[in-house]
Amino acid sequence: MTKMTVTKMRELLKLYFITGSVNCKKNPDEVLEEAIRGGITLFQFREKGTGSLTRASREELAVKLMGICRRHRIPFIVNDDVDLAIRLGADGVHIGQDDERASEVRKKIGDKILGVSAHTLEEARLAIEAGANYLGVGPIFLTATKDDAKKPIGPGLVRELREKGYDIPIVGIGGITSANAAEVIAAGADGVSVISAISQAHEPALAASELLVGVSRVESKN
Ligand code: TZP
Ligand code: MG
Repeated sequence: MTKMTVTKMRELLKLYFITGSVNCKKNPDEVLEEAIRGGITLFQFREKGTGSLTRASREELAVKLMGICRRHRIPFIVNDDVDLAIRLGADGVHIGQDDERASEVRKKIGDKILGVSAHTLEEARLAIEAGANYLGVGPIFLTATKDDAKKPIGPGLVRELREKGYDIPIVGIGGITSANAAEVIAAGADGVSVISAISQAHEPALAASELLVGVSRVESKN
């Protein structure tokens, strides 16, 4: 993948769908197809938590979902597993604060997209310094999806980063729905990332399109 521009990154973050098999009510490939039909702009493979697939079956699912993304020209990001991302030729990697250091990951993945989760201003600053293409800021609201999620921080950190002049692409995460997405954008985020709002929906395509309405309700401050 050629080096990601800031403008393109902002566009891709508009509606960022994250999922793994344990998050879905039906087959993850069906959910992803429907989510794409509903207008998602970026996808992250996050096979994590109790009952998640391991080894060959995990990699098989990753290959399948990446194939779907490729067919629809949706960039495919891998959560945590840098080696898997490199092996598959994924478009990028997303890491948290407990994963490999962002600067090390940047060295390994070259120009691939690097996303880093940030919960504080200092974490955000360090991620930018290490060469992140975007920040995942959160959890913004209460989430039932991540067992070890930190305390919700609300949209305040996104706002603070913008007020302090940080113009890195930002996506909000955690407890985001079509009802509160606009609040996250109004604070200065370029987009929202969701798991359950799409993966648990009876109609993932409809859920995605409703989220897009929420996101588009507010003109971003960027
Ligand atoms: N990181 C912070 S909150 C979260 C992750 C992966 C879970 C988001 O899931 P949901 O269902 O959109 O609240
Ligand atoms: Mg992680």
